[in-house]
Amino acid sequence: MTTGTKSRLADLAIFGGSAAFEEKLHVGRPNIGDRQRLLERINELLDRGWLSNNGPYVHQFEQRIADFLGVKHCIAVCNATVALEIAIRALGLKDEVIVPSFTFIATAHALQWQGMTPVFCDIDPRTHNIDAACVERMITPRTTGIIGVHVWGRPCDVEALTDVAHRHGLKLLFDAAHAFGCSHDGRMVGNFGSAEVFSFHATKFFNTFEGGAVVTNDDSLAAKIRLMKNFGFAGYDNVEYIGTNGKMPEISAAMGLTGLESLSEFIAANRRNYLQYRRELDGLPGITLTAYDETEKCNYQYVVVEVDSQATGISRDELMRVLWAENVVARRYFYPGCHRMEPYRSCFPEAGRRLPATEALTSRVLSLPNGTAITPEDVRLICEVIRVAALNGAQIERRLPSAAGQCPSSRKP
Ligand code: T4K
Repeated sequence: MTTGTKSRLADLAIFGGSAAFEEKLHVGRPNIGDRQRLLERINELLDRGWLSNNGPYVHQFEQRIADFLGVKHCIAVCNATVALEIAIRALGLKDEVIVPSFTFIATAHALQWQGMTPVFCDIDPRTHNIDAACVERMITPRTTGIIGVHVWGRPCDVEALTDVAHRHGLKLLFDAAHAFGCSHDGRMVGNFGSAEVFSFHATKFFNTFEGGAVVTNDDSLAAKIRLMKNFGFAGYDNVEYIGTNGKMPEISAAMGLTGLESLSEFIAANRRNYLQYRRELDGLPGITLTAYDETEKCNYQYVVVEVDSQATGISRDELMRVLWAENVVARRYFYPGCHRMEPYRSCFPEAGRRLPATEALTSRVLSLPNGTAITPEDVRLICEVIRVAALNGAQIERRLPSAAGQCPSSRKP
């Protein structure tokens, strides 16, 4: 529910106006498909009494994903972090693996958790994705692989990374957590590198409550991953590899099958909102909306603005405070960068020096709400707030008390 319009500084909630929204607007409210169909599926699985361990819904789900992506194998997993851990192990990565620091912490943790060293590499500031030229400079005799992340669903420079990997004999894995339903050069993400990993977490535009998948066109890698996600069991009483419990439960697959039936509606809602954000923020000084390639398939989940504080007079963090006061819970993904979080901050205190583009970007980006829960009216009002803030940036900075200790940190809904 929205409350009124915003055209002057005095209208802003942070200066005493009433909040634009009565309830909090989140960046990642779950998209839920046909609720009735989901409940039917849940009833069916309860009647069947088969809740996990490679049940029929997981089978169907894996087949539908593989068909949708045009990829040979899809292995459904309980979440993308475990999927990354399994893919990393199945590929035989060890010692040093080159990753961007501008990513969700799970990308780095999946390596460190298994005793490997994530070597943080800088990004291309235009794409926010790992820079292949930087990757090449960071290769050492201990490097065994590269993990590219398709940040915001915008595919990495797949060709350049593949070339570097081939020339140096390195494995190439993609963290495609954001990129389900996206394409690169007309091919669906999922077909690149040795394998790719998707996240179907509740906050992703397509979700299975918790969930993820490894997809690959490599038969033997797929077979290995399938065993590894089930403790290494190859039949009763026969364990062939070290493994873990990475199985997706049937209830998650039921959610996934249901969500797949509404996938185009989810994407259409994201795109509608994204295009409206683009129209309404167009021309605002110092506010740049991340662009998507309209010639490719795209899920339009992430609406990300870059704030140039020189041009607007307002910093990204102050803009976020303004939005939070209006109940718009914008997020600073991926501030402050993995290299500034533990254990990496202590292990590599100098890493920031090699990551100038990452350091600059982490202070500029802000993710805005999107998804089926967000209406055109919501977008209009969010943009009004941003407009007032961006056009009066310097004044806001002067009037607001120092941000120190006041940045929103509550994780409560
Ligand atoms: N690689 C990359 C590049 C990733 O971005 C991620 C995850 C992974 C790997 C690992 O994937 P998983 O292992 O999770 O499958 C969220 C998500 O938890 C995380 O999955 C995601 N990336 C990351 C970008 O965002 P937080 O810490 O922001 O979550 P939280 O609890 O603050 O929720 C985000 C927003 O969604 C809030 O605005 C609240 C809202 N929300 C959240 C949940 C869980 C809801 O409205 N309903 C819900 O059920 O990490």
